[in-house]
Amino acid sequence: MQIVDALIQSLYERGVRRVYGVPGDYVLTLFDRFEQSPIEMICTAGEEGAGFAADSHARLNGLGVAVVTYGVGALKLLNPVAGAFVERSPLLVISGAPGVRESDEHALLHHQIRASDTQQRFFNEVCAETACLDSARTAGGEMLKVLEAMNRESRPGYLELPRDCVTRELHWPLKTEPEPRPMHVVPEALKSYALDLLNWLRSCKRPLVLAGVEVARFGLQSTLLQILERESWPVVTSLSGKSLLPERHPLHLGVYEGAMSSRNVGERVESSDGLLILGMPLGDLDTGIFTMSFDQDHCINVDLEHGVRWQGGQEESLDPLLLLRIWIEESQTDHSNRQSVTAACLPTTSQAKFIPDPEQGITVMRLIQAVDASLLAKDIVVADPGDALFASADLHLPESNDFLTSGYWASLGFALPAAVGAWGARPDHRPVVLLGDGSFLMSAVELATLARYHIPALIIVLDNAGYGTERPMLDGAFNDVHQIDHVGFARSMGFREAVRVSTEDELWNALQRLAPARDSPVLISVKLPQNDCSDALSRLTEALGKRVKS
Ligand SMILES: Cc1ncc(C[n+]2csc(CCOP(=O)(O)OP(=O)(O)O)c2C)c(N)n1
Ligand SMILES: [Mg+2]
Repeated sequence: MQIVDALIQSLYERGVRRVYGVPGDYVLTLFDRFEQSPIEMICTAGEEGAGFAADSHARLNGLGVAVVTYGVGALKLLNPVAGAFVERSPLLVISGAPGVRESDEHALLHHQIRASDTQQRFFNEVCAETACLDSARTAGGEMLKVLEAMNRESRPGYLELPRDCVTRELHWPLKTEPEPRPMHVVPEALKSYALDLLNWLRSCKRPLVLAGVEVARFGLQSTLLQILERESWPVVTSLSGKSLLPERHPLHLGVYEGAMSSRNVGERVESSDGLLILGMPLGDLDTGIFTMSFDQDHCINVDLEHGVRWQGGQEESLDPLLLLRIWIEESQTDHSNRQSVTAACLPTTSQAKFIPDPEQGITVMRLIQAVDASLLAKDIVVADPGDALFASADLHLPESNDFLTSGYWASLGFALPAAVGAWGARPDHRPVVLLGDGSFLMSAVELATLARYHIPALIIVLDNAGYGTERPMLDGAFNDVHQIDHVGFARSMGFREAVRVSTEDELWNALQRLAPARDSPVLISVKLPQNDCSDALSRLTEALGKRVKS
């Protein structure tokens, strides 16, 4: 078995059927071998696109792969990989590199920066584990070490493959299948600590769970839902954890993001006498710039970094995985005959209706209402930072895991290529992309990838003539974005359907006309007033304004 065979086989055994990349001379053999394998290579327009596509694929399927050339290609991945690191997405980078022999013989090789390990050292900063497969003796073990660390930490990994090592023979057989996560016996002391927490929450009058992105990254959604239904606890999610549970479930109340939350959700969370914050790192964007307001004495906070923190103390060893495991096992020994609240026993929230006002110009709020009313069962919404993200909080996604965003790293240019990866991971779903005109200009080359692979995505551009989210902070000509013809641009990239709308009627007609299943992408460019913004953003501006004045 050659190094390349072991690599491809390891990926295939971990469920990878599509990878994303841009070739270069240091990685051509690898591309050729992928092309001959059962794993499909999706060639994106740029490496950043390959990175974001692999990131969204990883978020949906547990492992995503970007394959690039050395230096010029790999370094363009640092932004997506940094985002995947801080947002815990297992994105594997495979970078080609100069051959070991040519590096020994020549000092100056194109795309090289300083030493032959300089690039790997960059990636050390943003990966769970990195390795260079430069020896047949160590390559097998190194490869598995990286894949295992990625699985354990749900974070990116990096493999460098010098071009003269691709076909080197591994002389010892390699066990390439993934090891199952070890299920250690839980110590009695931790179990009783976790059950004390459960009993405390059960004793509260208004318990509520605020679930964050770690629940989705570690695949805890269905366990959490079973516990919520067993205990009849209502739930809200953070913005970056949006849609980790089905949003039309009777126990699901909405998205909580401090002062940016809708009034109902805000009041319900802030009046809870037993709030469980589960798997939610308290970053600025998820907390409405730190405007969350609740009594710490009525709150249990559990995340990967710190374990459990509450008024009763701290227990670092109880992370969300372990806590939910103990609580779910509790159901086998619980004889209290609790009444479960399943989706079947209460009415679920029905899909909103939208009645367009024919001559009326479009606002962000009305756009989101129209999109919400036209969402299909198998849609995955991908929102770019900017008001597209803040406004999306008000969408109601029917299935679990239907929402992707760069919610903490907040990199513009995520959404279009992430739609490529969403389709790669879930080919039976329709990616619905919401992005601003500024973000469109940064990433529009990836429209070519959507057209090339006939990806049935719906792209919605929120065109407010500039960097709208920045204007209230400090405005100037620097926040204007060069106005381009989105429709003409999309057509030149190979889109057969693209339309510009400026009234509610036109918007609604376009959404209805372009909804049926099709075999190619479509685009709607929506003209919005320059100073309009989502309800969430105006609530935040108001709250921060009050703070400044007080
Ligand atoms: C790669 C990157 N560059 C710059 C920024 C800073 N930034 C945050 S929001 C924003 C404006 C985005 O404009 P647009 O996409 O039109 O959305 P809008 O704010 O108008 O809703 C900018 C430039 C960023 N988040 N990411
Ligand atoms: Mg804009």
